[in-house]
Amino acid sequence: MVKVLGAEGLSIEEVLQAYDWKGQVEKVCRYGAGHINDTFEVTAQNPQEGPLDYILQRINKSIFKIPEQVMENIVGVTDFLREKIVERGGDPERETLTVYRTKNGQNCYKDSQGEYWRVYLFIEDAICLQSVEEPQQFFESARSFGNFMNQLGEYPAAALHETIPDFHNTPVRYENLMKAAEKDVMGRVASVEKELEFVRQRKEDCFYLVRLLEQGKLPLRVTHNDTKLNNILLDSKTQKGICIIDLDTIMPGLAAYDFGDSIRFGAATAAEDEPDLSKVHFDPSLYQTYLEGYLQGAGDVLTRQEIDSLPWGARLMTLECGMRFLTDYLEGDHYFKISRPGHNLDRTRTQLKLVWEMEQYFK
Ligand code: ADP
Ligand code: GN1
Ligand code: MG
Repeated sequence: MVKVLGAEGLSIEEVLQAYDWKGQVEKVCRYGAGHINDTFEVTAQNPQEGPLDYILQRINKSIFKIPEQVMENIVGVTDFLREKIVERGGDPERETLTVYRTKNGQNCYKDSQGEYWRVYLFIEDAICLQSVEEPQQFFESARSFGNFMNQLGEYPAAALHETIPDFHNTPVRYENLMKAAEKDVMGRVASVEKELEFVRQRKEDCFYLVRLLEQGKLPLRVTHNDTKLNNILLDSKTQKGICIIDLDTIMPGLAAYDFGDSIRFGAATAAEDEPDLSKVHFDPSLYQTYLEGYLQGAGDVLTRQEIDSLPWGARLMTLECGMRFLTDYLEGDHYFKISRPGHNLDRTRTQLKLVWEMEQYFK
């Protein structure tokens, strides 16, 4: 009998049948702190090798409308990285995600309810941080994210599908928020007037990076686009970055997006959803630590203008994320997973406070 935790209403049994787990599956347990997909750890017992772990994920198809395209991107990028890892004598099963195939050789499984599932090898002896414990960890994550972009410099960007259109188009995010406020389907606008006004005052800022891109002053690169600290695994012994995960949003983008999103989440003194705002501050010292690591990891590919755009990346990714949380709050919390009423509003407020502090710092 398989022990299944946190998978009510999902076709776990059917999905388990679709894969060869190389042993008897004993446990399927909800896992991790992602806001988007449903993630489970699957443990199978192999008579010779002992327990084997896998990551099983149900892809959120209301967000990723064409899951097959998400998988094509991931397989393409991880195959590309795997070759590089092998060339330099690394361990490809640890240093990039390995998509585990179904019994039919597919890179994901579509169940009878139309839900899409995928399996990755579980990367063992690694830690996934929800906040920076030691500055060195942030430095290492920065080096890895910088290096990730550097390595993907040779990846054929035109081969990538745009898995979420306008993902980091900040002016579009602004417009979406204003539309949500106008519709006010949940009747929540009155309680967020202050937050909306804060955003309205920054309408012009939203255009800063997209304009530089339009003017050809910043190059498009292959970027990860969701570079928060819990989307990288660090080696539990050495604390070095080993594997960048959550590759659903790999798309052409700006270096400032990747840099900025890491700062938004990691260079803060409190969690993204901390309800007590007095605990939430932007930490300039962690910012500098990350900057140093990122520049080191990216090597010499970044142009002067790109380097100059990085502080704007931090401000705008934080503002954009605040706008996205607020939009979701106004629309009834259908995008980001929540675990309490007002969760997205708490998240909004931390982001806006960080924006304000960043503005003072980058003046
Ligand atoms: P989401 O898109 O919902 O954020 P992620 O792909 O980031 O989903 O996965 C959620 C969490 O699962 C990660 O933060 C990490 O803790 C864990 N995780 C994901 N893939 C692996 C893996 N291959 N090995 C070990 N842990 C993983
Ligand atoms: C989501 O999937 P996850 O939890 O790593 C979101 C990011 C946000 C982040 C905020 C596909 O990231 O864009 O910045 O939450 N991912 C998607 O924590 O929307
Ligand atoms: Mg994630």
